[in-house]
Amino acid sequence: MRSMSRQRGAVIGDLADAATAQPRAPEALADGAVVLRRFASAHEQELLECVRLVTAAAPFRNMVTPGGCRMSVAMTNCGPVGWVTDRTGYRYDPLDPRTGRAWPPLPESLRTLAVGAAQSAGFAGFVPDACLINRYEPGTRLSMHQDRNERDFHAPVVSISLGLPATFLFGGQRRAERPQRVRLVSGDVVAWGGKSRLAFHGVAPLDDGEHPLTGRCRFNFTLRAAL
Ligand code: MD3
Ligand code: FE
Repeated sequence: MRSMSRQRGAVIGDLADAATAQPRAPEALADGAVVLRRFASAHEQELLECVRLVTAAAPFRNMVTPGGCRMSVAMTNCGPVGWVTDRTGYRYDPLDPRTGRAWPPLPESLRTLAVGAAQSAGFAGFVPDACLINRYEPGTRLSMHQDRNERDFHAPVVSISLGLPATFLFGGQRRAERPQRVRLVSGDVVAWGGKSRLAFHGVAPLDDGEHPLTGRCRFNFTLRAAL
């Protein structure tokens, strides 16, 4: 298989390896936080299509925090509501403030993948209504924060990684707690619910690299029940 991959050339070979990567058994990171390594590996091409489809209607943009800082992570959304931040605060909005139009629909393949992952992680009955798509380039980071703009913290958040690997920082209930470092690669899915739902978390600055599907870039999809 290796030599065959090499004959097809490194990039095509690596893509074939990703497409055939086997999902691993679920791993608990903490109470309520479950990593499903390679759960989405067979769907990477589809995920990239979702990025193309969504960004054709709602391009990536660097939003501004209420404190006036431009975020280094570029973002867009799909689904009934999208997460936005501006000088007035953080919120879920049915409209893209850039276009004044509804966010593009949540692709059915993405919904099915996230609901299946939630189920495998022990969160049956997950009904997402928001999908934030984050784009990281080398050097881009996401500082430690809690996700608390959703109405109901009983539902989990499902996150899907695509492209370059990242070091995810998973802290505790208090900002001061020293975070665990969790390496996430393309195709990895994490579900965060229960006692981990309000844990502090972030992403370390992205290392430079080249991914066969996404180039010098990492995408992360977070699906939520926000309403
Ligand atoms: C832990 N995104 O968009 S996904 C975010 O990789 C966000 O883009 C990161 O944090 C990223 O808010 C991390 C993993 C994640 C998402 C939600 C969580 C971890 C979480 C909610 C509670 C606890
Ligand atoms: Fe977050």
